[in-house]
Amino acid sequence: MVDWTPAGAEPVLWMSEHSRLDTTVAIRGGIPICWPWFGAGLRGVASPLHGFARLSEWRMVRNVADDDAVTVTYLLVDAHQDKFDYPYRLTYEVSFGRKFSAVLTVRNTGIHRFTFEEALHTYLRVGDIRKISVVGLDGASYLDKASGHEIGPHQQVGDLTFVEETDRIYQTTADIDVVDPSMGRRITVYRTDSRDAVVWNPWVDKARAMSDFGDDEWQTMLCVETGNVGQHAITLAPGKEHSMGFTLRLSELS
Ligand code: TA6
Repeated sequence: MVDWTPAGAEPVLWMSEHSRLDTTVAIRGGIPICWPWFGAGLRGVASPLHGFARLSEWRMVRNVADDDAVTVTYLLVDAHQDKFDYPYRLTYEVSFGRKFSAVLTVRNTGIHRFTFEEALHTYLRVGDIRKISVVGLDGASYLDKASGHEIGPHQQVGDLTFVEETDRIYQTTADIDVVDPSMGRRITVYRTDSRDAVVWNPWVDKARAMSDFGDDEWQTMLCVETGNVGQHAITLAPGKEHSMGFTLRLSELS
């Protein structure tokens, strides 16, 4: 999913103009699916970063439209068993209309329990990262990853604003508002069965270091990712399934 632009609004999902659209690297924008691990995984040695689901060929199995929305369902079954040797079935359902929603469902189709991390790595479009504030995280514990290591826990005080590279795992289930005065809008992220929200902006140096990220593009994007990572990894018994998702709603700033 690389775009959601409700009627009469500006695009809500962000895509880099430099994104590569092949399966060797993840798209730089939209909503890459991080599974069965996040980053380098629970032991810090997993590859590729953020797992293989976002690099895999999913199959579209359903596509329906009604008066309110178009809903598309994709399937990924037992891909990359060399990297994750448990039978599984991933279903990803996205629905877009006046609001946008995405749900990732993991089913354990084998006879052994397995543990996974997951994140829907959502890139949001903002007018100017230096002028936005993220509301709803006040008091939440977070781990700071900007140094490349998880430092913390720290506690968020007040709204989150941006003056430098920001890469934080907020351990919260709260709804999150991205308040964007430049675009005159608020994007609200409602999450379901997600205990972590990852907030990321690479800022100047990291953006410049990525070949699929324009040098100035950091100014107009913010990742607010819906996930269950680290200590909130999910362990699934045989035959069971777990769903995690989010909904985006737009509202005008009065
Ligand atoms: O979600 C934040 C993060 O883990 C950052 O540390 C940064 O690495 C970002 O994901 C993008 O990762 P990628 O592998 O897509 O370049």
